[in-house]
Amino acid sequence: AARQDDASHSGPVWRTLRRVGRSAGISLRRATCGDGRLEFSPVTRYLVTGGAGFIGANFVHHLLAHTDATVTVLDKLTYAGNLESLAGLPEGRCRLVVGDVADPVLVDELVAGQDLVVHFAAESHNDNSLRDPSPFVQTNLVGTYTLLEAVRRHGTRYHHISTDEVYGDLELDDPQRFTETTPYHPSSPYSATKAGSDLLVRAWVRSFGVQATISNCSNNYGPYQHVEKFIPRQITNVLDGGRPKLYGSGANVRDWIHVEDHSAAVLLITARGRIGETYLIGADGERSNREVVEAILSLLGRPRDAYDQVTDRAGHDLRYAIDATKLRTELGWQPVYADFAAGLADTIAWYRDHEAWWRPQKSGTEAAYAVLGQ
Ligand code: NAD
Ligand code: TDX
Repeated sequence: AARQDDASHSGPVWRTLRRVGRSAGISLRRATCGDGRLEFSPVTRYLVTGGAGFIGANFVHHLLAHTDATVTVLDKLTYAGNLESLAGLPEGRCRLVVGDVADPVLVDELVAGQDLVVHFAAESHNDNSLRDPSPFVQTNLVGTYTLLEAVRRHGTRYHHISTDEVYGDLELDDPQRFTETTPYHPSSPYSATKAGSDLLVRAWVRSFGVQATISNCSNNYGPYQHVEKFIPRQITNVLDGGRPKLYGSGANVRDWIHVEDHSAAVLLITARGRIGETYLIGADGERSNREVVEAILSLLGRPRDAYDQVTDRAGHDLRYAIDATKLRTELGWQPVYADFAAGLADTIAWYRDHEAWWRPQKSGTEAAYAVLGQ
């Protein structure tokens, strides 16, 4: 603690403490105590894996905007990672390490210097997992195992990012939604490897006392999402003068949440979630794929039926639906983007304004879909 006469950021005590802290690899933050003294305490240091991907990058922006934490991003920069997604972050509070979450030496070294690990890195696209499951097994299973062993050695708090797809799918008219106690029943190589990684986390909590939480979220949309995924693919098709591509009948239902609401939920769980617990994240956003395509077309001033129906995905899950009561009641989370149409309009505006971000991926992605009649 220091005295109030050093209240300004340029005060000598503050300057000295910051310098000493920095030389010891510790960033300090200040808070005023009730009795008027200033207190200096270490800033929380996050290791965010997959921070150059869609949700990871949004989380890094959210974390740096809403806390005084520092962030190390560990990302392999696969086809899905994009350095441009990390542009414009506050100076000196974020660094990127390009590497693999399945590299035990690198992971051990990075985890050693952190207070908290949030693990987003994954192979994330179902269609790719049908073409070649092997990187899914390697990154999603071996990568998670590698991180768990490192947090076990170092006693580091760990949060695991997962998906509602681990629960399989629901009938369209099923009144039940997924809860934290729904049995696992994954369908695709992607969801099977995510389910396996969740089970590894649960076992490491129970067997080794690892300080971990898990969240399973529904389908995200928003800025920085790769054009291989449903919503950005259709938006950019229309912006390019083409047509949306709907798999099968388009009756399949996804439960959409804006990525910013996902980030806020994850931050809350890292701060106040109970160790060993799973939290489901969802914003009551169920829509059929056909409804979403029609909404995109009308927001872009096209006829609502100006889409193509293409070859369906093998094993295509019919419906996902999340009951997020536990997160809402226990941690007080609620979505800010409750209006899907408004969130979609914002997302369309983002893709219209950021063509330079998505253009390099577009033609290769469409060529790969064309081979499959999609
Ligand atoms: P994404 O594909 O956009 O990004 C993944 C990131 O991980 C990329 O930056 C990539 O370079 C990196 N990565 C891949 N393999 C790596 C490796 N071996 N080592 C280090 N980095 C590696 O994925 P996303 O949509 O942002 O998903 C992030 C996480 O959220 C995933 O765990 C996914 O399962 C989960 N999730 C996604 C959604 C969704 O709707 N997109 C919903 C629920 C859960
Ligand atoms: O061109 C398309 N046309 C189409 O009809 C694409 C790419 C998809 N679809 C359908 C398939 C799904 O029913 O749209 C729906 C959404 O597809 P994706 O964007 O591929 O998402 P999904 O398979 O539902 O998985 C997503 O949500 C859960 C993420 O990709 C996962 O990482 C997350 O775990």
